[in-house]
Amino acid sequence: MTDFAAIAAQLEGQAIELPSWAFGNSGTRFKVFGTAGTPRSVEEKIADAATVHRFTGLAPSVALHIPWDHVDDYEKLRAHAADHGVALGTINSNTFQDDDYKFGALTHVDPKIRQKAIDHHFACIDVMDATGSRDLKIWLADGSNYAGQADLRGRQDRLAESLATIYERIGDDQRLVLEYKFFEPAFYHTDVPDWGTSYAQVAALGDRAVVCLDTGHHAPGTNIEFIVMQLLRLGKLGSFDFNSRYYADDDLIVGSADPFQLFRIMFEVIRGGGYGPDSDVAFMLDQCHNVEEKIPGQIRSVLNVQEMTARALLVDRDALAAAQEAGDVLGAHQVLMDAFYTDVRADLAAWREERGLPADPMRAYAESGYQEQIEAERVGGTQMSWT
Ligand code: RM4
Ligand code: MN
Repeated sequence: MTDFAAIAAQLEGQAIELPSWAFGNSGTRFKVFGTAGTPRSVEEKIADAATVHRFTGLAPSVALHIPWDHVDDYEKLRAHAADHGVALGTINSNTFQDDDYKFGALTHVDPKIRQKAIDHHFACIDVMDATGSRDLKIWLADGSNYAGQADLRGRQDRLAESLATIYERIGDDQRLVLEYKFFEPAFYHTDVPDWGTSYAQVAALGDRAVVCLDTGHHAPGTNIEFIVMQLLRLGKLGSFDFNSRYYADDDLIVGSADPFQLFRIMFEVIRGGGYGPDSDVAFMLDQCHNVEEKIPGQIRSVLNVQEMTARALLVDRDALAAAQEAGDVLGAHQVLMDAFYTDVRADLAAWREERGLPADPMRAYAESGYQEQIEAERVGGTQMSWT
């Protein structure tokens, strides 16, 4: 109890952005199972995201994907979000669902197609100006499937040029965030496969260009917390896309596959200065809920992040440093494990109640009637997240 009291204040203001697409139906290449109550519009996705925030106090903003969430009037959408108690956050560009991009977008050999992709990003920046969003997040599907198919170096050079053109348009209070992913949909090479490539590209642009780390975008066994440390050390960790994976980019609930990994990541975030009011690092979920209900899926996710943040805050950093300096291998390890094994759930429930939030947000949501209401109201809500 006492230990928790010491860190309680640091949990204040924690914010985890929700992806609008988590509320739509999604699936695998084999089948998409529809869920009753699925939003039929971006306005309904925002209403659902706001519901997650209402029950947890942890999710004050929602990220949009353009064109999935395209509307004619973004000022109106911004007001709609504000009415529901949330803000519009990161704008995600999409250059992976157009026939023209079969052989790449920002890296394409044809200048006309590159310009089309650049223009799409300009349109996204216009959206950001209207929504008040800070971050333009770029994830590229660009890559190739067969050795020899593409000129790897030429593509990297064209990518640098395209990104520089987009970066010039970014406002003084805005950021360009470049996400990496080691494979898929391309299987031989990907143009931004790893943090090093993303770092090299954004470092060449300037201070307002940073890296997005999606936890599902690494080869199995990758030490992700090491990358967190390095990017923070270099001042280039812009944001996280949180999710869990067992095999590939599974997009499961963050903290479900490997809570210890989430704890280790949060520990390096905290130790590296990436957490709290003085940090610019943005925390987002990037998940799909294929077989579980989506709103509880998102509630569970933000609670998992909060729980592992609390445990990581509990690490006795002085004791850890002393053990590390003394070469006390198992002593240092134990300091970390003591915090990891601390069950903070009861403390967090009390912490929530003190702030007028439900002690058990999962249960409160289940008892609220919201799910029944959307299931009754949203007839024909079979929309996929990517339409
Ligand atoms: C990609 C990447 C992006 C996300 C899309 C939907 O794999 O993770 O962040 O916007 O999927
Ligand atoms: Mn992502």
